[in-house]
Amino acid sequence: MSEHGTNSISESYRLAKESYRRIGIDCDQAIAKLSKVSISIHCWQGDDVNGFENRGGLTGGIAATGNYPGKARTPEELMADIDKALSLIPGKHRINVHACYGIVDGNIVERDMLEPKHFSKWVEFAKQRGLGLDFNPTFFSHPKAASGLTLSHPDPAIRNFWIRHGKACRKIAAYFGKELGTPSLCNLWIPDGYKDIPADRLGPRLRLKESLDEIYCVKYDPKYLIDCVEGKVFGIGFEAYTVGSHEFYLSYAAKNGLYFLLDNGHFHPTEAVSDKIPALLAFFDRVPLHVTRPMRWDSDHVVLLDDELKEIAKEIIRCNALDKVMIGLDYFDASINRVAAWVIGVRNMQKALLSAMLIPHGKLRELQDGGQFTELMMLGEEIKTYPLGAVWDYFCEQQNVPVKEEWYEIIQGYESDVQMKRR
Ligand code: RNT
Ligand code: ZN
Repeated sequence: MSEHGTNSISESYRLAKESYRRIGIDCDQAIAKLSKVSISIHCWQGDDVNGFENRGGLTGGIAATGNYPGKARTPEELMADIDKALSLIPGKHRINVHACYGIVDGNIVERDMLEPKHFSKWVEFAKQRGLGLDFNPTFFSHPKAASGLTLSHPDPAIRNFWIRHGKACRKIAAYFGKELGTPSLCNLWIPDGYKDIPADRLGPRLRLKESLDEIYCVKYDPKYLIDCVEGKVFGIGFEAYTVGSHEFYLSYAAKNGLYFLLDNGHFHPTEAVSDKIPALLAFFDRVPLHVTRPMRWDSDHVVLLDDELKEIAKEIIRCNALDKVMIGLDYFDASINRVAAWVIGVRNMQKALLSAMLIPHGKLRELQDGGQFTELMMLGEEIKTYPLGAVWDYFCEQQNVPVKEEWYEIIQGYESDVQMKRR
């Protein structure tokens, strides 16, 4: 029994349910719906985007900062940490794997030679737990990406290496989809860009376009594989120019039957990604997301229950797009307990979705369409202090995961018994 008391949780839920009922919201329905939402949990929070190749530092204009002890060093440790996180998160989810997390048992396998068999342990892991798997080619932290250019490199030998990598990764993702009976999202992001004002902005983009044409010319059954491309405004060391910009990839995706992934850390700091979701939903039947928290730049801080997260969740729910928006997380904080970072981020994403499910969107829409903006503002603001927490606590209890801050004790135990012994 929760130390918060099962009785008080049920009683608070009963009262909350009554408040929400009065504005036309059915809490039982909301939590039933929430229990079916799968979030793609990024494996790379567990080890600061290190992977298992032991090539040295993270490159590509992204950075994990901090040196909190206890990070996972092996596939076994990473999987154990994921298990610990999953035990503290309600619902059934997906794991998002990067190509640099291949399990090659002491061999060195070049990225363009990766095969499904190098990921069979991930499939086994997912099967045993009833999870789906998503995938990403790794176009960074590699000597052939040291110049900062991959698929747009002027040297065809380097470009071709990365094209082969992209193709190999789609094959691996399709294998995930087939093995697990749920399509795998294969997301392509490259760091390519320039630190300073380029002399040619079109050339690299035309080379990237050609490389993508080669990568995507192989067709797979969408039952197994969903392809998407992730744009960006800038990276560290690539401040002046990003080859794979948003306009470039959005156009490429629209013209080639792929999807465009929105990472909410990849825009100018005052741009809201929530607003882009319904814009894309008008044209695409799927909108993949990387949910993160940018602080002044694409800093990939742990996802908090902040206004933009709630706004993103609102768009997903009020557009009735839970089956279209593919929610994935993408952050990496090395300054706090990494397992706790997962738990906090995923639980916050779920809380944001629940909060959006407890809003009378139909009523608010009517007020907007009827031009009743005073009542619209009033109701929108009053809803903000409705008892979301009581519904969330009841949901956690129903799902047999710790209620409120109770999960942290389990992290503390895991930290001292397991993570701190990894030194
Ligand atoms: C980088 C992109 C990309 C990466 C991961 C590790 O800016 O957001 O998605 O974070 O592939
Ligand atoms: Zn991302």
